[in-house]
Amino acid sequence: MRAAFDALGWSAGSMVDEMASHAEDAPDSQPHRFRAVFISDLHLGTPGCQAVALLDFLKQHPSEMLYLVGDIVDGWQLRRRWFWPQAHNDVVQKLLRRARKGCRVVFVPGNHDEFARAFAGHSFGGIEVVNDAVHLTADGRRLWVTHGDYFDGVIQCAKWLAYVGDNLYEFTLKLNRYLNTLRARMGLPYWSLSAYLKGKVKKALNYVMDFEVAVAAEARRRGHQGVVCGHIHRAEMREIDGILYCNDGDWVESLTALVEHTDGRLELLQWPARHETTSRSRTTEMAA
Ligand SMILES: [Mn+2]
Repeated sequence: MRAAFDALGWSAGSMVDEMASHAEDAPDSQPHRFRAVFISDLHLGTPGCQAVALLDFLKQHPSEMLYLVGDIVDGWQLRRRWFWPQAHNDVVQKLLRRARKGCRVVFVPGNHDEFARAFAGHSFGGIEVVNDAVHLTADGRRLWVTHGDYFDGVIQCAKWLAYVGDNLYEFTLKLNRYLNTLRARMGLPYWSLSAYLKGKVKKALNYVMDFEVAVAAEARRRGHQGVVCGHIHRAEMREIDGILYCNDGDWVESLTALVEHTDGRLELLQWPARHETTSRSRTTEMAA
């Protein structure tokens, strides 16, 4: 089992090779059929949702099973402001069509579409709504499928700080000097703003690690061999203490999905696939 996990080790290189070989094997009109596709964090109903890219991806990746791993429709944003362009409608239509055509579609709601949790155990237009699911891979591994928000720490508010660059550091140094001049005037001791901010960034990175470890630990406690989740918008596939941790990413920034091949092999895909751009540029070169 361990060897099998190791063999799954995802790398950008292997992914490109994989995609390239499929492109050669499969005739253009017949896209490669997957056993299962896992997507999450589409955030339909928000301007950030990359609905057109997602439609493209779904078209190119037919599957026997499709897992919608939460935050599919963003109820939080829609409550604030109604935003529903045609492309978002097309995604919903595509998902329903897929269910009609015999694909097993399972919807595991997340925190942004928690309204759907009230309908767990029911199905709508052939889409099953469940609080969580267990997916059995073709090679016999049990993967626990959950959105992951139950494992949210309390420090997520500091997440944006992880993206802060060095130029802000310069600014904080200036602000620090200014603040401490004021503090000194008020008779207060020196306090380092930059040290405080640096601590926050480290905490944000730790947050991701803590989340991954917590989700994997719960999968082990439940007796599964792995877990598929989303929520933190950070695609990943690696082993954590003997448990296969898979995060299928999101369709706002990273445009990633987890797929299971017919032999049970799992793979993270990024869309648009990189080989497409290279083959396109190759064609251009040949034409030129
Ligand atoms: Mn979420």
